[in-house]
Amino acid sequence: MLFVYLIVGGIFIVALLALVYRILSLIDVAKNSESKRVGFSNTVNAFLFIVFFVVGFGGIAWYSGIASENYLPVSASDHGLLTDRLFWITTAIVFVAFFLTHVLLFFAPFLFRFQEDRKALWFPHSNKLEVAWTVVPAIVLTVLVLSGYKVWSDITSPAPKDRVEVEIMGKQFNWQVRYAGKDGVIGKYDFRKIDATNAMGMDFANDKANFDDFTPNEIHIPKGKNVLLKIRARDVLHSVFMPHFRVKMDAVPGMPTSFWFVPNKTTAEMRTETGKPDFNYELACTEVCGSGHFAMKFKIIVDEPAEYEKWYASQEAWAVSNKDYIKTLNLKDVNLADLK
Ligand SMILES: [Cu+2]
Repeated sequence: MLFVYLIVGGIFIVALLALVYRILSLIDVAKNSESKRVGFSNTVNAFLFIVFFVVGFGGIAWYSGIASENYLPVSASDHGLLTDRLFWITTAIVFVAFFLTHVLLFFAPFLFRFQEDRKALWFPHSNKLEVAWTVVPAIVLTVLVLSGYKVWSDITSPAPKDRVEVEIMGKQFNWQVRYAGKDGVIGKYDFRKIDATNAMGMDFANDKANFDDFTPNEIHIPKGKNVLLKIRARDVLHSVFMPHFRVKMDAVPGMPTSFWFVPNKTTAEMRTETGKPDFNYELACTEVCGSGHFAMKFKIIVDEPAEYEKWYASQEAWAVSNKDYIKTLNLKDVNLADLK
């Protein structure tokens, strides 16, 4: 509502200024003083530059103050701290440059506005200035790009061997998640095996590693361990977004992607830190993928490693909870009684 008042107030003030300006011009005409080289309007415009500068930067400060309440908490992953630092350094440099150039842009027309008794300085060219404002931004940008490149190559380096793997598949309109089970290997899938029950297309006929895989309703990951997300999509583009870990990677049909990171705060620690006892990490889809896009939310729990192991061991394999389905596959070398 405040926003509407500000807009209406702003329009009102501009209209009022326009009216005052028009009246003053008419007074000028009436006094027959428009024979002067530059009229009163020039001074009004010069002052308006200052008004716009103050209102503009005041607006930035006001809005940033309000928006900062909704900023994400400190990153809950190691690489997130690096990307956040890079983001804030870049933002600070860009803001300082933005502020200084706008001080020049708005104050110069005010300070150097036309005055009868002042003569303009003729200043067509300066090699020194040209070199300075080419070289300084070039150096700053090079440093920014190189430090960004370094962070990016660290983050996207191959995942270490010692890791927890989670397969995430996006589909219209939910996420399917799969873990390797006891054997530590996520079974192969085949899109032709997808049906109403086997949503992920686990290929039981050709890969026995599927039999102990489990598909939980929430993602659990251990604190301080390497976590590799193996990402794919079943139909259209989706995007894996875990804002608290600063993780974002598209889920592309036909082209598996991956992302690895190290969570560094458990859910319990984050609840204490944010003062929100019902806080939960979440996975959201951030690719507008259709009418049910908004529903693609998935809970993530970061456990202490020991709790995680306990949770992992307590999960029942998909094949065990879906024995009837496995039976319909008529696999010769599989004994249903062996499935536990
Ligand atoms: Cu989606």
